[in-house]
Amino acid sequence: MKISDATRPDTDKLPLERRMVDLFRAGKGAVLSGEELAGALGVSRTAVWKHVKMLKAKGYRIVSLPSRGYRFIAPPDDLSDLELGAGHSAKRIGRRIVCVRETGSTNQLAFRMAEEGAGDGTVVLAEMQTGGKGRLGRRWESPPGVNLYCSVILRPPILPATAPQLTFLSAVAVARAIESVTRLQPRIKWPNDVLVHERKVAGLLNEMSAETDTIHWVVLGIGVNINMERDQFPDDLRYPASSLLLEHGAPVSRLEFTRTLLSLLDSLYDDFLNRGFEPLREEWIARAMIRFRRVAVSSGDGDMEGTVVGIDSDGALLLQTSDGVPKRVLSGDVRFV
Ligand code: BT5
Repeated sequence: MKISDATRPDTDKLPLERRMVDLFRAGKGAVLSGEELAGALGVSRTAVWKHVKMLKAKGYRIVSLPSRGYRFIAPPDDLSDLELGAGHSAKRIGRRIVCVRETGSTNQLAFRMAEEGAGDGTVVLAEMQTGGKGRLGRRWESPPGVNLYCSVILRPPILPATAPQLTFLSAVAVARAIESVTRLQPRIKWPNDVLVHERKVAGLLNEMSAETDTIHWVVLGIGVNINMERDQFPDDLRYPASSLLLEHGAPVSRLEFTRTLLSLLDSLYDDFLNRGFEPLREEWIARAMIRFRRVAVSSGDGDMEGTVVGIDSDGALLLQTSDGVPKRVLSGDVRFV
């Protein structure tokens, strides 16, 4: 492709560094001369040189070849918004990406941003969390630089009672992303875990601000253990845990994983808004490998056993119990028997 094809008029407003990265990507490893880049970006060759230097300082690997130009080798594997924004042509999820080094909890940060008016599909990422949250006040271990801690702000035109459907959406997206990037076969565990080889590699925490019949916003919290090492897990976990690195046997690019996940979330959310919950429910049940299995559930209402017959539209697990009466379970821990 000719270098000028990559600069469309609507990209002119993007920051220069981001446009430069787009050009390097489109060049697919070719050497681009300072003059070519300067022409395509509408700036001087000195400005090109300066911005290449800035990209290098951010961890981009770019080789400068005297009197020939620049060759792009690889992006950094940190989750800078610049890199994730590049090439991700989002309908909603990922149109705006905010990436911070450190925060208490990305869900809390996303909540604050939603209060201040952040739009549908805004994504918040952190390199580490000092107060990562699980359900019911539990803690989510969030060491720096190795995992994904992500929260997505959504403003869906649905009733608050059906908001739990969005947990199924993030579970399916995480499972698909793991499969696509590593070829591992993840299994979803009701209500909010994703397992590989029966060990938890991801947890989901959705939170909502709503009135009786209106959702102001939902925050989809997604934590995925990507390159976490065995000695980074605490000893007192409720459930065996692992990371993609440990199960896959090789490091996984956080950038590739995150880009894949965001684009899957975006297309699944679009599908959900256009076609409703049904396709998602089917895929979730297939990926949970749970239909017609006998399970034991311990919940606030006590323990029970039954055969799973489906998922209700509010996310409840539907069980056929031995007394013949179908039961709905809204929360609790499930294991196969
Ligand atoms: C969850 O809770 O699985 C939801 C986790 C959601 C985390 C994301 S990260 C981005 C966003 N921002 C946040 O602050 N949170 C979300 P739950 O099912 O309650 O599981 C929590 C339990 O899992 C803990 O009590 C530990 O036993 C265990 N655990 C803690 N950290 C873990 C980790 N990194 N990997 C696997 N298990 C972990």
